Amino acid sequence: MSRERTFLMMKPGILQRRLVGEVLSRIERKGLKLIALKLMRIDDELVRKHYAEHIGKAFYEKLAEYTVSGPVVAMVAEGDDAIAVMRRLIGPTDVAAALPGTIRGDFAFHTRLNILHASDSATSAEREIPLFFKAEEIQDWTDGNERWF
Ligand code: FUP
Repeated sequence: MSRERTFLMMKPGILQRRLVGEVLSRIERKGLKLIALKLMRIDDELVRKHYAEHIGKAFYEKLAEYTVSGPVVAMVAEGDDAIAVMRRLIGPTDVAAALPGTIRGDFAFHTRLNILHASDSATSAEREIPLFFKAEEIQDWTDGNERWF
C-alpha cells in the first residue's frame, strides 16, 4: 500500500447533467482526500497533451471535441492506493461492462461520454497533474488520520 495522488477530471457531461455533487460525494464518501479542485475550460492544446496517447486513433477527434465542448472539473485526490481505488470506483472504460454501483455503471451509457477521467498509473498521474495544476494550487493538508496507518 502506498500513498498516491491521482488526477481526476469530470467531463462536460457531468456539468450538463448536474451530476457534479453526486460524483464528488462518491469520491469523498470513499475516503479519498481532495487536495486540488477547479472548474475550468480546456483548450485544444491541453486536450492534445492530456490525450496524447490517443492521437491518431479512430475515436480521438470526437473525444477531443467532446472534452472541450464545455467546462470540466479538474481535481487531484490523495490516499492509499488512490489510483487503483479511484479506477474501481469509476468502473471500466467500456461502459457496457461497468457494473451498477460504479460511477460509469450508474451514470454513463456511451463509452465516449464516460463522464470521468482518472489516472491509470502513477506515471500517468505524475504527467497529468502538472498539465492542469500549478504547484501552489495543490493543498498539502492532513486530517490527522495518517498516524493510524
Ligand atoms: P480511461 O482511462 O478509462 O478514460 O480510458 P482511455 O484512456 O482508454 O480512454 C479515454 C477516453 O477515450 C474515454 F474517456 C472514452 C474515449 N474512448 C472512446 O471514445 N472509444 C474507445 O474505444 C475508447 C475510449
